[in-house]
Amino acid sequence: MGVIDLRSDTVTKPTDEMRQAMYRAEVGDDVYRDDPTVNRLEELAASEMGKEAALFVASGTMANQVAVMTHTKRGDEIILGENSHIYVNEVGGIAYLAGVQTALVTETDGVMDDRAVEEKIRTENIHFPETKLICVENTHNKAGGRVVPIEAMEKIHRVGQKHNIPVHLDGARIYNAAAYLNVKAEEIARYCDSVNVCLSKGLCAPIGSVLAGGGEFIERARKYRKMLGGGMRQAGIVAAAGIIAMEKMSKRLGEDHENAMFLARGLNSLDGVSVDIDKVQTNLIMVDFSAAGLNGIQIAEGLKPYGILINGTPSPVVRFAVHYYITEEDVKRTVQTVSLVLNG
Ligand code: TLP
Repeated sequence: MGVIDLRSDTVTKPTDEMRQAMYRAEVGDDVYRDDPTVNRLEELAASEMGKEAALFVASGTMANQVAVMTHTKRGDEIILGENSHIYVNEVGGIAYLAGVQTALVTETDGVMDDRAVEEKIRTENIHFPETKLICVENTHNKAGGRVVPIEAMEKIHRVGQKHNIPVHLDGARIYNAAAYLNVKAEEIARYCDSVNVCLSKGLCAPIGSVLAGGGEFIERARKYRKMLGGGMRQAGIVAAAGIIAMEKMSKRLGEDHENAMFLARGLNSLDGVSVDIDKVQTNLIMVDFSAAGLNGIQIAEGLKPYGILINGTPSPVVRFAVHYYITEEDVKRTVQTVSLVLNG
């Protein structure tokens, strides 16, 4: 029996079609902008996001960090969610690399209230830093793959426009949000000035993200990417997989969402386990084992001998990530095994 890896959608390996495309990819030195495959991916990403230009980078973290560096100068302040990936999970890069400080807003189900955002904007005062960026995350990882509704995106963008502050979207999983909302990704990206799109999560590319935005912004971002060592030369080898990720794999995420709902319902039916079904929207589900008196580490250890992997933390609430390589059969086996572990 194969391993069922629910730790993250980042574990997805490239498909055979991607491997073929990578083998055949036409390449060149991308620092000279000579890589036709990278150029094609960047044009595709710009068009998919409805932006003037895009930049292929090594990871979602690099896309977000380059975006913050490009939008700000040292000592500026940025507004972002207290559970956002940029704040929680990027090794303090915004402090270390961009040299900015943060004004945090509490999210509700991944959504920041636009009035709370506006209240954080600094007024002119000799003592204050300047607010130079607002960051939004959609779908929201720590909220369990929750989708930020278009209206909420629009309201925050309007606040930004009113105060002349750009909005950066960490759209690592923007295609999951688009699939849930049944809109094109550009309908979501419309309400931001720059957007990070990850190709290496549920879309199965082995490496890479794209940062999309205005033409002048992307020109400056290109320099910061180089500064971080992200000028990747014959990067077309990996960009080739990225093209398939965007053109093809983005169109099938609804299947992952169905399997995630199937898993959520199955786990929720077990004694000692609870999943708030109403909150399940995309491919990430948050499963609460408090009633069983167990935490994530114990659940992860219990499942591992059966070939089922999750990322356990000391919290009783555990994230299960569904992706391309999780089938309906895997979902059934997972539910049965969790039941066995709880009752064994
Ligand atoms: N998220 C990873 C871990 O870093 C937590 C995961 O397993 O979910 N933005 C968001 C919203 C993300 O979820 C991630 C990765 C990133 C950015 C960073 O992308 P990478 O891993 O490519 O640097």
